[in-house]
Amino acid sequence: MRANSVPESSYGILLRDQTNSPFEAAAEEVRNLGYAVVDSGFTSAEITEIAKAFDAARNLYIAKYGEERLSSIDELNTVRSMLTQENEIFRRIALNDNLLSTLKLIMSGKFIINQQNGIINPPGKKYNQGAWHRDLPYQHFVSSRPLAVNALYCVDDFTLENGATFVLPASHKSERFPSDSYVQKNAMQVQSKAGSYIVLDCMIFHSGGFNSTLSVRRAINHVYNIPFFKQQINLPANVCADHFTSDEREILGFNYVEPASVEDYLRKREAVKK
Ligand SMILES: O=C(O)CCC(=O)C(=O)O
Repeated sequence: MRANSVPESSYGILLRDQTNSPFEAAAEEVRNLGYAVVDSGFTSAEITEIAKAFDAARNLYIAKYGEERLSSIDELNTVRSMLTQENEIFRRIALNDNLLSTLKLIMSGKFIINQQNGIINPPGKKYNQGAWHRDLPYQHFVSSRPLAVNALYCVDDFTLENGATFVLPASHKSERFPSDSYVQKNAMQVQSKAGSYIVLDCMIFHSGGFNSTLSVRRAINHVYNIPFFKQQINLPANVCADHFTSDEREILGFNYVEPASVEDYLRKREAVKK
């Protein structure tokens, strides 16, 4: 045994979790610690293509909505609903196999995507995600199983220097935000490679860090939740259903659009029965 090696033997333990895949291992970490890193499996060519697509999408977005307008509402460092843009690469990031395999182990039952947003952590500046929050903000309950999970796709490497996301491990299990001294002692940064997802229980307190490099740190944030929460932006109204398999349509929320009337509700029930 080496000094400081983690003991492998145990006694007095009757119940033990087992993991047989990287996805099960990530799900166990999210359950216990509130966060994990999952590899997307994208090739390095795809990772580069995503980084280029991100910049192109951001430029189009700013051209469409206007820099001044976005700045005035603190939206300049966010690109809302990337998967509704023409480039299908953003839908592939939201529906990535490795990610979905992990999410299925974390959230039992059905889930849908709530939102997909590009995030820019600018060099040397404050930005809207650089503050402690939950991804179900203003909520102070604890649930025995996750209601929502965040998957932050790393467009760039996340490093200590460029403000890799800070987390407060296991804080998804406590209702209240802890004291300043607790935060200072227990906060840690999740370093990860471009092409990976940082998967968070949405109730973990987290924050972007200060980017002290000269380059932006880019990410694409996703929130997936049980189908009882409404989407940030109505995705079925903004993407074409034909491009997707029925499982993908379900995740995009096509099966959970609110019925417009009792008649509509009954018709939907009849369609499911057929
Ligand atoms: O920029 C980051 O590292 C954190 C992003 C974040 O907190 C969020 O999207 O909810």
